[in-house]
Amino acid sequence: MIKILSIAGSDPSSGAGIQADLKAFQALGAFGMAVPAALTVQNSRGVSGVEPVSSRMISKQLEALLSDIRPDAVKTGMLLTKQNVDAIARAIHKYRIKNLVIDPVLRSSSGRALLEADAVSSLKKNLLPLSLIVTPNIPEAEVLSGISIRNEADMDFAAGRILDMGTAYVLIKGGHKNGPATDTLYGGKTVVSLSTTRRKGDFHGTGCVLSSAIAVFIAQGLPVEKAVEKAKQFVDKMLRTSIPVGKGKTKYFQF
Ligand code: PXL
Repeated sequence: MIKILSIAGSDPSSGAGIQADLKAFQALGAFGMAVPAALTVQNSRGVSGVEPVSSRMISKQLEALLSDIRPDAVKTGMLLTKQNVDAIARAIHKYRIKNLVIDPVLRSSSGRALLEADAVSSLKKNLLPLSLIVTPNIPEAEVLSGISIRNEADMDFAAGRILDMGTAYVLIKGGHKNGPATDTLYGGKTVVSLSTTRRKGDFHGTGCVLSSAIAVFIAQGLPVEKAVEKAKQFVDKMLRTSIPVGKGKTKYFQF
């Protein structure tokens, strides 16, 4: 049985964060585990509060877990503070985790910061070099690379900067642009564009579920290109069957 660990924020409405990650792991037949790095106050209308779990508690949880169970892949999501990023990087390094998928969550759809400003440089310097793949959307790729992305050439340039930080692959998600939902995977000598039909509406937890599915497929031994392609198909299936669960506009995945 493949075992996957999510280190991310908690979303009590359970469309995003560790709860969504665990649902995705379950739906894909993996054994899911989760270390919460932050808590959010959240419903279908948005995020109204955030609070970190202490880096000390995160370190203790990771030590207890990783000294006992070896995950086949680890994904990170909302980490909130610099201390948390550093604590997680130390544990990933100590336990020589190879299949690390980083979803560099910076903001909620409703605009709240889910990674503090001083944590961005730690993410770039200490965590990104340990990863196999990082999955920014365009605004996140802009912050990580320091390049404003207006066209494909800008995107290629930004991806090069992010690869230079030491990750093996970067998937830049074009889901927030118009046209088809085209994501571009850079890494090694390859650039691959992957498109799925753009689905109408606001959705919750799309990025969390995509990175979780990538982690599962990589842990199954698929090459990164194939893992990303299958993860995108999985998210598209979830988008098609998503449901409204609260009074807000965003729709949730029902696995
Ligand atoms: O989708 C980004 C995200 C990740 N993790 C948590 C979140 C959100 C968005 O709100 O709440 C916990």
